[in-house]
Amino acid sequence: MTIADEVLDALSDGRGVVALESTILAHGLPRPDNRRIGAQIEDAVRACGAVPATVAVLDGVVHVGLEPDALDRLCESDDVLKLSVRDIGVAMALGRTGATTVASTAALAHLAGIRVFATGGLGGVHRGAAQTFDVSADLGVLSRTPVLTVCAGVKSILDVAGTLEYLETLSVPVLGYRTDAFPGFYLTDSGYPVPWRVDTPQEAAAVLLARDRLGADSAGIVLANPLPQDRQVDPVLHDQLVAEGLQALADEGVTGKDVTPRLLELFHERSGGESLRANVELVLANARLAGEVAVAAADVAAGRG
Ligand code: PSU
Ligand code: MN
Repeated sequence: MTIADEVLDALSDGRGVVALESTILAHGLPRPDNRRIGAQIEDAVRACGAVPATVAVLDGVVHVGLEPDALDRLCESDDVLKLSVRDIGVAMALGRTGATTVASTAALAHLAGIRVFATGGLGGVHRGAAQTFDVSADLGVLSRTPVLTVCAGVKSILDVAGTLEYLETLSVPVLGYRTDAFPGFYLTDSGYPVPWRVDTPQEAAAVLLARDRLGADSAGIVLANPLPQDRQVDPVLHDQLVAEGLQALADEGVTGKDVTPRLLELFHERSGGESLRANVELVLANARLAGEVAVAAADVAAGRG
């Protein structure tokens, strides 16, 4: 594993570090906007005084913290794989290049000693999972990886209630940030409540540190950060996009790891830019909040808080 010098320095000085996934860049956002957004996400973390560590596998080597030319490559080339946890060892052995999902980013961030992670939306239980068994590996990894993940909930293409039940089964705590409602990614409120609410980065950091004291094998934490009501996608447009998207997937016979990227692509094509606008805003807001939580946790750990 190659950890960028800047990330190593921050970790050894006890400063805040935020891991960032690369699947959202390579497979979740359209080109060429993805490259600019990737830089904005890193800048949002830096603006809080934390150091960003975008994770990817380049020619078989795990990288935690990417140089600009590595980000260029992930955002521009066609041969970037989508790597979940089970794929990392294979990509390493075969010298392949790929972007990491929430699951693999969280796992690698933990190995590197990073405790806070920002993403857009978590993978979850897909609709019809009782037949297809399609449950994202993100959930299982969070249940055994002590990293706090800031996200805007899960997309409504998923079974939101099923995902929340599964997180409960896996003993992953879910915290709403300044909300009692689990966010619905493009929507402020998914219609389901969150079990816990925190109102400051310091409270979220305190949960992380309390969890640490329980032992290293405890689960991760989900910090769910909603878009403000006036920035969400119009719910009528949203419901129409979900219905159309699910139908298109069925018509095209898309399954497995291609489901999420294809749906995001359909949304971006059919929403006249609205889904992309909301996606970018929520990712940047999550990066900022993760930066604030990472700094707050580092301050408490170093006796500065
Ligand atoms: N949600 C998004 N954009 C994304 C993803 C999720 O809004 O790009 C990506 C994340 O990397 C997540 C992955 O970990 O999709 C989940 O894929 P799957 O459902 O195949 O596990
Ligand atoms: Mn899946």
